[in-house]
Amino acid sequence: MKMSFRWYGEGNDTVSLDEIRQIPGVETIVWSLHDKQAGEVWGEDEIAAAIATITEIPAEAQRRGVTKRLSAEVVESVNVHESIKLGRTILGLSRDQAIENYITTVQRLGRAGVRVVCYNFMPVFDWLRTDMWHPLPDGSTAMYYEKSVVDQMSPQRLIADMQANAGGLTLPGWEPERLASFSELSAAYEGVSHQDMYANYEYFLDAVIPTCEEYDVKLGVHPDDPPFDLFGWPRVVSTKQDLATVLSLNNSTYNGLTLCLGSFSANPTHDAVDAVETFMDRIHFTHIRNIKHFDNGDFVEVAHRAEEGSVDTVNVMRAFAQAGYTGYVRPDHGRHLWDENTTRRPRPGYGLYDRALGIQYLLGVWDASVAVS
Ligand code: DNO
Repeated sequence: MKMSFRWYGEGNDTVSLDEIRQIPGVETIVWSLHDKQAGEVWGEDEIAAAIATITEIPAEAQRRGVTKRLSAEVVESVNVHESIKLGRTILGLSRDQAIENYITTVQRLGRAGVRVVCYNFMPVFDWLRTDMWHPLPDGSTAMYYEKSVVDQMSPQRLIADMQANAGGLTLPGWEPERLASFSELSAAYEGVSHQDMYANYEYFLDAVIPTCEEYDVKLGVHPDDPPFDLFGWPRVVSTKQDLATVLSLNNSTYNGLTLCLGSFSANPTHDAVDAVETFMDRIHFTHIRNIKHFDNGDFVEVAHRAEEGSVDTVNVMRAFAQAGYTGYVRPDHGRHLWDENTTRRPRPGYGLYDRALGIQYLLGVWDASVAVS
């Protein structure tokens, strides 16, 4: 297992590489070119510059005796253009052109040493919460999903609220350019079935996977968050059966999962440990997050420790350890602690402290499991 940490890039993150380097066990930075729109080709120079920033140790740090290097082997995400999901031209780009651009980006990332690319296949928008800074009983805050709010609110209103609560930072998956086309996209998904989405998904995988094999870049799809249809749009990566279907669309191991356990477990009937055990060989990247369910369908993100919430993080790590898992893992969506909401103002879910604490817990379970097996 290779422990990793998501970082938004120079000038775009309130956590520094220096701080991440000091978290025991972290080997890899999970990065992206966050100013790229879905469908755009990533430039070779831009990729090289981003990787150099991560992997090289600045002269100032070298003078302090810093030698620990971080790798840049995981990208989250190269976003999939809506034309690919819809199987037709939209927002001025044809599906085949968007796929060609994706292939070029994968080739360039592979040549530059990237081994895993995360993406999602959600229509219109990415993850959704109703409160970014929900107070918890211990005085920290975390993201919250209030079912009745989503049930009653229009997507436009939710989008406006998400943006207003982001503290001025662009949320991943909520780029303003994407949201500007909301009405057009929303209309385009009318009448599109889950079957249509799977057909378009298969077309995409069949086109891209040969390049992934050639350049040794594994694709990992992130489950829908939350894992059910929203606003009538077809989500096709929600349930265990959906994950199995996606993997069967193309049998190459390069067609794999970014198993986000918090997203998957947001449906209380889902069993995270079972999913890990079932899909082990095709899980190239894992996001470990704990959430707590309430009877009314709400859920809140909590600390990584198993007993804090509904995700059995102990047996997840034990299953990985027993299988000798060699994929990448990162802690996901921590709480916001120790005044960091006022002192650092992190992106919701991406503060420093709870992710660092979470890593130590996850590695503790891993080490103990390895020691007794
Ligand atoms: C949010 C993230 C998602 C994730 C994408 C992957 O914090 O979990 O935005 O990165 O769905 O493509």
